[in-house]
Amino acid sequence: MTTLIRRFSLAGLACVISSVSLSALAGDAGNKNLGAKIEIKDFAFNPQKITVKSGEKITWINHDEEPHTVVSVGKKFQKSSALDTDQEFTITAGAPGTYEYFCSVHPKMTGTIVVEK
Ligand SMILES: [Cu+2]
Repeated sequence: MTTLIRRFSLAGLACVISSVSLSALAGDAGNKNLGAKIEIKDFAFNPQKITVKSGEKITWINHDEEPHTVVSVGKKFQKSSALDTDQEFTITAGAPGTYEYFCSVHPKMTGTIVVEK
């Protein structure tokens, strides 16, 4: 009877461990493959503020009919060219910190990236 209980609880423990490590792996793969997406739509960056990890990719995609740009305040990261409809621009998040950016065609369009370690 004792042996039976012990075997049962060991099997239960193994099951918990494997499901935890599987979900951790899936999370890592998700970050590397997708990164963060920012949609440009109706003359706004959406989401307007994002938080990413250093090393993560950030991609903007323009879903307006107007060209837009992504320009860092203080030139802290590479600026985009004018993005046409459905065109994308990707950077890799660098050192931790807060990065403000705007569209040089429409300077009232602004966004913020917070990079964490
Ligand atoms: Cu714009």
